[in-house]
Amino acid sequence: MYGISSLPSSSKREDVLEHLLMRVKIALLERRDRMIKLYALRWVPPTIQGLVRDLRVRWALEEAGMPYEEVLLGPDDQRSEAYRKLQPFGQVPAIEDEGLKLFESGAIVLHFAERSEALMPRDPVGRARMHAWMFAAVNSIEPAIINLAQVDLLYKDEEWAKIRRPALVDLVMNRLTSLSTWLGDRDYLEDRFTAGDLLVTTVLRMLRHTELVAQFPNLEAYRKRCEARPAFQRALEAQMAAFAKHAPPQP
Ligand SMILES: N[C@@H](CCC(=O)N[C@@H](CS)C(=O)NCC(=O)O)C(=O)O
Repeated sequence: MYGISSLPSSSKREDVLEHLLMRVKIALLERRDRMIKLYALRWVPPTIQGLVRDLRVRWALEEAGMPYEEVLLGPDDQRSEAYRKLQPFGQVPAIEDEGLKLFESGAIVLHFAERSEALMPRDPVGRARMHAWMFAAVNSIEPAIINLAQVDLLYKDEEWAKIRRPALVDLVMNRLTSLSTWLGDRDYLEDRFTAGDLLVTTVLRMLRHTELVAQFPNLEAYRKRCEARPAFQRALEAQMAAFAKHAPPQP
């Protein structure tokens, strides 16, 4: 036990406290610098809320248990020279992770998948299969679906859109049929949840304004199974919270 005389004098105690406080402040600043920054949109109209592609990254980070801070952008920020250095096309998402600047949702999800077994199997075959599904999501499935979604949500009254739509529906149905056949009665595209399922699910969500996915009960159940994951729920909640906070005033 220490006697009274061995306790530091009060001025010494203040020095020690000040020193400790400074150490805590430095640690906090360092942590902030190391924190993953996710660039997302401040607000979008309700028709596309819950579909914006930063959702993929939020979901991946939630699955991996990696904390992040969001940087919300308005149209001027997207156009700015500074942001174009992060995302050459002025789109979202983009991230900064310990000095690495990265864009393209697929590349960002892959970057985090490589750091988390929650998203990517560690065996080479499992990894390669996950890569294939990630590419399939953004390259084979998404283009057809995004074309249809754009016609329906942005141009539905245009004559050209009315003419183009049936062929787009055919193409989407073709992709959904193939996906449904592959999935069969599995829970996930391979033998466990991976970043491939994450991307495919976010792509299927883009058809939420139609009944097309519902025509394939196994695909519909798959989408719901993936969306029921707590990490997805937290990601969606975070995206929606940002939109709610920055909603323009009602006229
Ligand atoms: N291939 C890109 C597409 C990014 C993209 O289209 N982002 C949309 C939001 S989901 C966007 O930023 N749109 C605004 C714009 O194009 O100006 C990716 O997957 O990251």
